[in-house]
Amino acid sequence: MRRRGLDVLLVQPVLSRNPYNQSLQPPLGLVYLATIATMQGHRTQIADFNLKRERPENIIYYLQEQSADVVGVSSYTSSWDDTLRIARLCKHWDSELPVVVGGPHVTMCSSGSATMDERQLLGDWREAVDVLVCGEGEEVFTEILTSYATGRSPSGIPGTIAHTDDGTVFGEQRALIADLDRIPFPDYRLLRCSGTYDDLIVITSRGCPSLCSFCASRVVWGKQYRERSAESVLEEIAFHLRRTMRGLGRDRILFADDSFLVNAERVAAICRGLASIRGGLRWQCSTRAQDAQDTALLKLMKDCGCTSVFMGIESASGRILDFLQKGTTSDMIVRAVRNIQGAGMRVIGSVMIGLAEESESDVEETLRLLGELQLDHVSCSFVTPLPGTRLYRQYVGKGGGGGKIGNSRDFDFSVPGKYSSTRQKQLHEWQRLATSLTGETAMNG
Ligand code: B12
Ligand code: SF4
Repeated sequence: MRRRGLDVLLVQPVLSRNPYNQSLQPPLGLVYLATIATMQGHRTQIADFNLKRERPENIIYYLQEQSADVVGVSSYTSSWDDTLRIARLCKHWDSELPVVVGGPHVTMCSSGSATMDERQLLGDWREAVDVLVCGEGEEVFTEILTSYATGRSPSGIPGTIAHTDDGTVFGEQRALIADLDRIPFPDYRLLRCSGTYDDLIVITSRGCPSLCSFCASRVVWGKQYRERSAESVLEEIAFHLRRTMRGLGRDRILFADDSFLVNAERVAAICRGLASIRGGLRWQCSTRAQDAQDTALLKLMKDCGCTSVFMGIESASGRILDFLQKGTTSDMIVRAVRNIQGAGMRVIGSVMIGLAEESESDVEETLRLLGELQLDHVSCSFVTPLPGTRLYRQYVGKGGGGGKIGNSRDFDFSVPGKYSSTRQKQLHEWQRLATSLTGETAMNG
C-alpha cells in the first residue's frame, strides 16, 4: 500500500484559566508524539495554546497557516470543554479532517475500568472526534498515522475507540509499553518557542506505587509502576544538552515523575551521572514522604544540583490521611521535610482541603503542621474528585465537591466544591492562611 508523509497538527488546549496557575510547562506528551511522527516521515507542528492563553477559536489560524491531514488534541479534565470545542472547530473547518483526541481525561473516562457515569463525562465527542486514544500514545498514534497515510481506517486499533459511519468501534485494551527505554527521546526542537517555558521537563518513570484515592496516576499510567534505566535518563539529558538546553542558555530540569525517589539505587545512579556533567545542572523533582527518609541519598541529590523537592503532604490529620489512603503519617511527613531541608534543599509542599469528611479541627491540625514545617512554598488546593479515581466514586451523587462535569474548569483544583457560600468563604480563608505559612527563603529557582 502507498504511504505518504502527513501534515500533523498537535494541539494542547489551555490547561487552566485560573490566574493563580501561572506555571508554564512544555506539553511533553505531545513532544513525544511529534518526535515519533517525525521519525515516521510525517511533518508535525505543535500548537500550545498555553503560551498565549489562546481561545479555542484560534485553532482556525493554525489551520489556515499550515494545511493539516490529521489533528491530534490533548485533554486534561480541566480543559475538556476546550478540547471538544477545538475538535468541533476542526470539523467545521473541514468535515473530512481526521481528529484524534488523547490525554489524561480521555484515558480516565474510557479505560476498561471506567463506569458508565465516567464514560458519559466525555460528552458528545462523536460529533467532532474520529478516534479517542486511551492511555499512553506513542505506539497507538504511530499506528493511527500509518492507517491514515495508507488510506485505511484506524478503527479497531488496540487502545482506541473510533467513531465511524457504522457506529462506535472499540479496539482491544492495549498492553502498557513494557520497556520505556525503547521510546525515542522527546525532541524539544519540534516545539516552537521552546525557550519560553519555565522548565525543561524529563520524565523517567510512569505511574506510582502508592494508592492515594484522589490521584489520577494509576488510571493514567496503569497499575504497574514502570521506570527507565539510569543510563537511558542520562543519555536523554545529554541529548537535550547537545540539542536544546545550552543553545537556550538553560541549566535547569524538572523531573515530572509522579514519585522520583521510589528506587533509591536508580536515583543514586542518575545523581552520579549528573555530577559528571561539565558546568553542572540544577534540577527539581517530586517525592512521596515514604521515600525521603534516606539522608545519604538526599545529600547526594543536593550535591549534584537538586535545588528543590515537591511533596504532596495533603493533610496533617491521621484520620484524613487514612481516608485518602495516603500511606503516610504526620510524623513521617515531618521527618521527610526535615531530611530534605537538612540536606540543603527547598521543600515545596501541597495540601488539600475541602473534603466533606474533614472537620475544622482537621484543618487546624494541617495549618499547625505547616506553621511548624516552614516550607519554602505551600500550594493549597481544594479537593477535586477526578473521574476514574476512587474518591470520585465515593463522591458521585453526594454533592460534596464531586458530581458531573458542568464546566470542566471546575476541575482545575481552584473550586472549593458544591458547598454553601459560608463554607466556601471559610475554605478560601483557610487556603489564604495555608499558603502564607512559609519560611523566609526566596523562591528563585
Ligand atoms: C507537568 C504536569 C503539569 C504541568 C503542565 C504539563 C503540560 N504542559 O502538559 C502543570 C504544572 C501546569 C500541571 C497542572 C495541573 N495538573 Co498536571 N501534571 C503534570 C505531570 C506531573 C506530568 C505531565 C507529563 O508531562 N507527563 C508525561 C507525558 C508523556 O504524558 P502525557 O502528557 O499524559 O501524554 C501521554 C498520554 O496522555 C497520551 N496523550 C496525551 N495527549 C495526547 C494527544 C493525542 C492526540 C494522543 C493520541 C495521545 C495523547 O500520550 C502521551 C505519551 O504517552 C502529570 C503526572 C504525570 N506523571 O503524567 C500531572 C497530571 C497530568 N496533572 C493533573 C492535574 C489534575 C493537574 C491540575 C488540574 C491540578 C494540579 N493540582 O496538578 C493542574 C491543571 C492545569 C493548571 N495549570 O492548573 C493530573 C491529570 C488528571 C486529569 N484527569 O486531568 C495528572 C495526571 C496528575 C495526577 N496524578 O493526578 N500539570
Ligand atoms: S504518592 Fe502522589 S503520585 Fe503517588 S498515588 Fe499518591 S498522590 Fe499520586
